[in-house]
Parts: sequence; C-alpha cells; structure tokens
Amino acid sequence: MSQDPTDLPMVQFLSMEGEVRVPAQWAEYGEYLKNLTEADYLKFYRDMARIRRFDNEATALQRQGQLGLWVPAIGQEGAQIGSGYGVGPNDHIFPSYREHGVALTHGIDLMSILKMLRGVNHGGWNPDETRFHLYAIVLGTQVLHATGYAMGVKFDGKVGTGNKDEDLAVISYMGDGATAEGDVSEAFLFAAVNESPIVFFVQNNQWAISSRSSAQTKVPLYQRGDGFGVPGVRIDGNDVLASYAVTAKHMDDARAGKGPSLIEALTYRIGAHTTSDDPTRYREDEEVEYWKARDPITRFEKFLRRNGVAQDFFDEVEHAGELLSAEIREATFALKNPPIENMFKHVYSEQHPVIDEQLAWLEGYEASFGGEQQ
Ligand SMILES: Cc1ncc(C[n+]2csc(CCOP(=O)(O)OP(=O)(O)O)c2C)c(N)n1
Repeated sequence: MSQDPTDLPMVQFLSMEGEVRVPAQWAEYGEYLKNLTEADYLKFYRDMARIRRFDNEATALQRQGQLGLWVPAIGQEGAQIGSGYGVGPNDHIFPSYREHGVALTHGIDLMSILKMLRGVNHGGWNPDETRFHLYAIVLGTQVLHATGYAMGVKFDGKVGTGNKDEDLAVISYMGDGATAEGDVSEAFLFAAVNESPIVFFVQNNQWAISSRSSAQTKVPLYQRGDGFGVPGVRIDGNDVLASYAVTAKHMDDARAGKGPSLIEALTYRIGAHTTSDDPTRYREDEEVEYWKARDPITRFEKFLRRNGVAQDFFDEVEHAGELLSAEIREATFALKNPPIENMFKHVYSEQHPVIDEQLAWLEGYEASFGGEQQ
C-alpha cells in the first residue's frame, strides 16, 4: 500500500477496541449519538450481521447457478447500516447497486434483490411506498435522478418549513469510481446552485473493479464538491456510529434548507467487485488483510461486549442468520422463470414486427430443445 488513507482527518467515534470517544472537533456530530438507545445499538449489530449473512448466502446461490450475478458488499456494512438509519421517515434514497444494507434499513424485502439478480424482475419494490428507489447499474445516473428529485422537493416548498411532517431531503449513494462520471459533477453543480436538499454519500471502498480510487481523483473525495459549492466531510465508513451520526446531521441540515453536502465514507470492498470478478489479479492480499482487521462488525461487537451485552444476544443473532439463509435458499429454489415473452414487452409502446419476429425466433429456438419452459 502506498499510503494509509486513514491518515487523513475523518469523523471516527469507535476505536478498533470498541471504545467510544467524541473528539472536540466532531462534537456537533457526537450530539447525535445521544439519540441512540441500547435497542438501537442492538438493531445496528443485528442488521449488519444479517446483511453479511445474506451476502454470503447470495454468493453461494450464484455459485450454484441460481443467480446470474451477485454484488457483494462485505466490509461496507458499517457505512450502510449507519447511514441508512440516519435517513429520516420522509426522506428519499437513491442507491447504486451495492446498497443491500441500506435497503434492509428501509424494509425492502431482501428476496426482491435476489430476484433482480436472477433476472426475474427489474427491481421489485415500489419507490413510492418505500422511498427507496430502484438500483441503478449505469454509474452516476442515480445521482442526477436524486438531484432532480431534490430540486423538485425545493420547488414544492418542502424544505425548511420547520414542519417535521412536511420537510424532506434526499440522499444519493455512489462509489468512488462513479465520482469520475460527468453526471456526478453535473449533479453537484445543479444541487449547489439550486440549494437543493441533498446529501451525496460516497462509499469509497477504494476500488472501481480493478481501478484504484487514485485513478478517479487527484484530491480526497470529500473535497471533490468544494469547487461546486458542495462542502464535504470524511468519515470512518467502518464505524457504524460515525456513519449514523454524520448522515443524520447532514440530512437534518438539508431538510432545514442548508443546501447540499457530501459525505465520503472511507471503507473497503473485502470481496470481489461481483461474482464475475477475481480481485486477486489486481490487488495484494496484504491490503485485504489490513482492512479485514478493521472489520465494522467485529469492532461493533467489541463495543457491545464492553457495554455488557451477553453471549445470548450473539447466539440469537447467529441463529437468526441460519434461519434467514435457509429461508432465502428455499425461496430462491422455488422461483419460477417469467414467461419468455416478457423480455420483449415494453420495448415499444405498440406491437412491432421486428419484435414479433425475434420472439417467434426465440420460441422456436427454445422449442428445439424439446423441453417446456420452467
Ligand atoms: C457508465 C458506466 N460505465 C461503466 C460501467 C461498468 N462498471 C460497473 S461497476 C464499475 C465500477 C464502479 O466502481 P465504484 O463507483 O467505485 O463502485 P463500487 O462498484 O466499488 O461499489 C464499472 C466501471 C457502468 N456500469 N456504467
């Protein structure tokens, strides 16, 4: 490793040994920790452990040919669960494609993520009801969608009224690689000049497939918005408490009409980019080991144990994980393939001869195997 990226200033409350300390410099963020009860702490741990279990099971299902692809988020649970719970009840969330942890905090049925990666739906939740918008695979697109949404929120007068039931803000997740897309620079500019209620949450997991984040930026990413008028802060993304507190404060500020801001959560993608990737071809084991030792779940477990949480709790979480694994395995094995003609629907608003021809060809091809479609 060339330089330890954790040398830069960042908001961190939880030490590697699981002790909480609020440095004077971050006292304003530290105030948000006072909102948390023991039940919240247990929920944070439960959800981080649950989503990791889900992730491991999904990888196994992909290896068994049950999913077309899997996108693991192992190592990023602290950033995702913390910030997910920092988002308020009216706020809207625009994810990229790796935000399974954020999805969990907003009640998304985890099976709908698996269905999408098996290709049986296009993202099976309703963004109107969940306020969690659909996954976006084309890098940076969701950042512009989110910014447009936030501009609309402002035009509708739902910012800074002081009415908690009315005001809302938007959060857009993206990776370090996505920040190199022109769309993201455009989004920063539109958000800034319109003083839109949006928080840009960059999970810097340090790799964009095989490109290091040093190939995406010459300045630390938390400073990337400065020239556009989007101030930023860096957090330890493997500290669930920092992620919660900083997201909660920035969302409050956005809702109150203080304009856009950026959070860079420094974390690490422990696994492969997707199940189609072999990271051993482009990065050193030593680097991965360094980050494994900074695991967000282990660190939070130390915090809970220090605060007297007994073994029973951890046993219960382990058991819940086993049940979840069994449940999603069974549900995935039971999935039916959608009718083949669905692939051709909604390409044009009206019937089209070329589409009809393609469908007829495909049906003939499938029939040539002599079997029925599942
Ligand atoms: C516009 C566009 N270009 C290229 C790709 C191919 N691609 C998919 S993921 C990825 C890397 C993204 O890295 P990052 O934004 O850091 O997010 P991460 O996958 O690490 O979470 C690339 C290049 C794409 N999906 N969209």
